[in-house]
Amino acid sequence: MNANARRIAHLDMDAFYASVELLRYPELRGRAVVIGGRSVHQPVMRDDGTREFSVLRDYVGRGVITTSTYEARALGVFSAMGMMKAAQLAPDAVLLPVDFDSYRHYSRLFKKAVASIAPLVEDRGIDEIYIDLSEHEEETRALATRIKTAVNEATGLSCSIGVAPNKLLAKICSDLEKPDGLTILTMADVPTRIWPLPARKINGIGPKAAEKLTALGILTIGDLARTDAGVLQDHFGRSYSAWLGNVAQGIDERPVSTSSEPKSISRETTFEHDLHARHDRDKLLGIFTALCTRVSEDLHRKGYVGRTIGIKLRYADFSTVTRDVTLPASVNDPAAIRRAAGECLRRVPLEQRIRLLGVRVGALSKNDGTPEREDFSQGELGFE
Ligand code: TTP
Ligand code: MG
Ligand code: MG
Repeated sequence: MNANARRIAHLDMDAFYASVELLRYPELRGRAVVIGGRSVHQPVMRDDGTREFSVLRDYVGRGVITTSTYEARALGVFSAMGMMKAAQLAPDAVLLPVDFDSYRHYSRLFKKAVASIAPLVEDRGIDEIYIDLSEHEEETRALATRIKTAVNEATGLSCSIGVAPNKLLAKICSDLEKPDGLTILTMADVPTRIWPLPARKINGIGPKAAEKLTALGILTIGDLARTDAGVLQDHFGRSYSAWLGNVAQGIDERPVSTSSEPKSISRETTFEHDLHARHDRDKLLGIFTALCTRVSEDLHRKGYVGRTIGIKLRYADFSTVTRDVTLPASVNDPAAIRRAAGECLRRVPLEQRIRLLGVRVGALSKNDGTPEREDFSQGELGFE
């Protein structure tokens, strides 16, 4: 790695929900366990103090598995598999109900433990984060090991870490030696470690794109790297094919964006049925006002005010328009947001039916505590 190379880590907890359950039920260690049951699958305490667990063979219903222990995965049982199907593969696997409160609790604990060592953290969901280690002096393996130990001491859980020059490669790496893995990669390792992997291992190549690539005979990331740019462009359009070309070479310049500094706060909603500006006016206005209120609540909760108010509309034909307006002073109250967003709405065409509506507040700054003055009133919108 040269001196300017970034060091980005991706940390992902191992079998997260299942591992949290094992903290509570240590007698299940080493067994195939799946998470995804309902409250009827809660273990019951017997008279002798041991617990009686539900097992998959008794399961009837249409539930799917949320996650499974590595012992269950060895039997072919994975996330998103139907429970009845899983029961055929692993009839003796223990079934436990989901308990999101516990998972959120442990999520907070592990993120806090990481931040105490390396504060530049991007939150990517309940069990994973990116960490920018570039500014740390410590040697990569020692530093990553220290983070793993801190997570384990704070939670009793194990995680896997990938460290690479960017987020794309770090994310792939954290998965290579799971569970309890630590994988460190440089750009020079891309041909040997990354190219043999299936193309869908790239975060951003979804099932549809993977299927299309397969049809073109492109199975691995290496196949993708060797494919002519013109061929990709013919099948995937200009911007996605350019992105494919870059990621196949392991190139990714996205910064780690720490959650403490959001660029904007927004809310949007896709309607169950497309709505018409005139015929569904009242309904649209109600939704529009509610979105403004929710954005305002988000701003209050997170302690921000913003100067740029924007809207987004997606029409029935999937074309999208945005409009925004920048105010003389920052706001966070629903009336001011609603008024500015209403102004934006007067500037968009409203002939077509609408499938999505969004409201955004940008140009954020920390709220300095200025009290709000304006009351909220509805109904000055330019839908005609
Ligand atoms: P993952 O990190 O994808 O999976 P995992 O932590 O269970 O296992 P691994 O060791 O491979 O990382 O997801 C984190 C949690 O998110 C997982 O414990 C349960 C939940 N989840 C779902 O609810 N549905 C899903 O389809 C997946 C994949 C995960
Ligand atoms: Mg995980
Ligand atoms: Mg994960």
